[in-house]
Amino acid sequence: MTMYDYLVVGSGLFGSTFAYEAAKRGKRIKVIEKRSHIGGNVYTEKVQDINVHKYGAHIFHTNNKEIWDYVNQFAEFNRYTNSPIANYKSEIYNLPFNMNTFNKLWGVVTPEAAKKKIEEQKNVLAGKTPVNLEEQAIALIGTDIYQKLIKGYTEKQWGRKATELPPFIIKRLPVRFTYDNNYFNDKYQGIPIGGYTQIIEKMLSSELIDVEVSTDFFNRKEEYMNEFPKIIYSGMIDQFFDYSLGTLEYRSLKFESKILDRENYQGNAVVNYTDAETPYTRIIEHKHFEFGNQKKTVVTKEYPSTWNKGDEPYYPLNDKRNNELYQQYKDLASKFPNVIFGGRLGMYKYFDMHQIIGAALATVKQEF
Ligand code: GDU
Repeated sequence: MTMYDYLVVGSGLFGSTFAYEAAKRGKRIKVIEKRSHIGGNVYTEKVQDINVHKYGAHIFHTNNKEIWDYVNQFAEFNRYTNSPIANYKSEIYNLPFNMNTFNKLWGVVTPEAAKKKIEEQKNVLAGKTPVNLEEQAIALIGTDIYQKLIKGYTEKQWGRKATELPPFIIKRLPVRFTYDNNYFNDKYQGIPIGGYTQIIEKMLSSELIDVEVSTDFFNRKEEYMNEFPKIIYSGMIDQFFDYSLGTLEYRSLKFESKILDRENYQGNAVVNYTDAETPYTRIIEHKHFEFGNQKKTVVTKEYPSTWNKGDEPYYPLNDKRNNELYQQYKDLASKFPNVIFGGRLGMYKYFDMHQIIGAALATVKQEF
């Protein structure tokens, strides 16, 4: 037997929040992490004195004051407000869809004129209830915006036709009839000054927690299962069961980063490329997350890609087949009461950071 109370598999936000809370309650925890560093996908790395979001842009936002206060224990947050812009064949539009977007596109000045334009364009649907993303987008915002700002981006991101994607994906984006470029509706928003890695470091800093990086759970799964009374597992749920019921699918991403010898490349942290021809969906210029004025800059192109076993899983493909398969794995998981499955991969669901912290705290509540 081991001296530990818990084995935490994966040092992302889910596992680290759990470990922090368990240590606070006097438990001993071992954290193992497959990568050579802690933090999962929120990991940030200093390059040219700039905090680089190595696994994609992470902007913290929440409506929940408790979670906002919780995360602020571990870092000071700045006033960053996500206001991405869209580049469609060198035409620039504000996101999310708001009066600035409508004005640039149609020259309309008032909300009333913008609404009228959208109503006219919606007529192509002839009152039909939207059954796919294309129809949902047109119903929300009309054909012009759909063609310029949605179709190309969406089809690149998901590798499928917009007519074959579920409507709900596009409902994540706000549509506003005010001149407000804030991407999120949440009350609280910001980026931790100095990056995200410090948050995870602090969460795992207790002397009751031991961390082992470059350690793959699956190299010693049987031993771990016998040794530890309880396991918090935040890896892929299907891999845990050796894919015995089938493989859950994901969409993957490839990142291409460059250091540029100039101070400011694109004037914004996030620029979406919404045409079909540009192979990447966006370029991130990391310094702008923290209003940096370093001499150089670091930019990352984000290419969506097909996921094959062994690739980094990013977006769960929550279609019918995959959701049903996940449900079967979940039923199987319930037969292992000493293993808690958590996080985006363990629960096969795209979570924002605040939701992951919420889910980890709910697990803590159940456990203690
Ligand atoms: N979409 C477009 N055009 C755009 C942006 C989005 O059509 O320019 C559609 C796509 O179908 C996309 C959907 O809207 O799948 C949802 O968009 P999100 O911005 O939520 O999707 P992302 O994965 O691109 O978003 C991620 C995070 C956001 C935010 C964003 C960075 O989920 O919370 O951090 O990156 O701006």
